[in-house]
Amino acid sequence: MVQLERTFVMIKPDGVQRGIVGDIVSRFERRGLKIVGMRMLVVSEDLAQKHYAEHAAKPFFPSLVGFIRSGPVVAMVVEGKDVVTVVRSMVGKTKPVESPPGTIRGDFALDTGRNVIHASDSPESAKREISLYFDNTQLAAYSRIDEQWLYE
Ligand code: IDP
Ligand code: MG
Repeated sequence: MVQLERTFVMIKPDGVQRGIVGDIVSRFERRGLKIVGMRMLVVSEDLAQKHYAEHAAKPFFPSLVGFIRSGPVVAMVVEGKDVVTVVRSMVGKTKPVESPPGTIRGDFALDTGRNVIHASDSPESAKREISLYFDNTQLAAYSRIDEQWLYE
């Protein structure tokens, strides 16, 4: 039986304002990945600081926290085989300029501070970030009808 993993993905305020939520979500759906949680919210100061705690000492931290709170975001939990690695490769590099066409940042972004999307960088980060944004009652465990055609 295939082992499914979960990751945390967030479309940042620039992605929402630019009206590309549907384009981004549809890339995950077409890849065969399963959306098991999704909500729109405006991130609080406390949540933003917790989310980006690993960057607290960096010079761009205040602007990062300010930006992530500057409008609504769409938070998601996405499930699939090796999903952390698969989603990071779909997202591209932190700097859009280094992200090849075909990746989300390579297709939709130009500036590092406006790079449209967040995705967990490891299964451990995924677990931590999912629990920051969702409780278990907000996540749906289900099978997609095409799973037998996606996994051997
Ligand atoms: P990631 O989003 O690709 O995982 P991280 O290094 O975890 O990249 O940084 C988190 C976010 O902080 C980035 O997505 C980007 O928005 C922002 N960021 C990272 N480095 C810089 C920088 O040098 N200047 C401005 N913003 C940055
Ligand atoms: Mg990161």
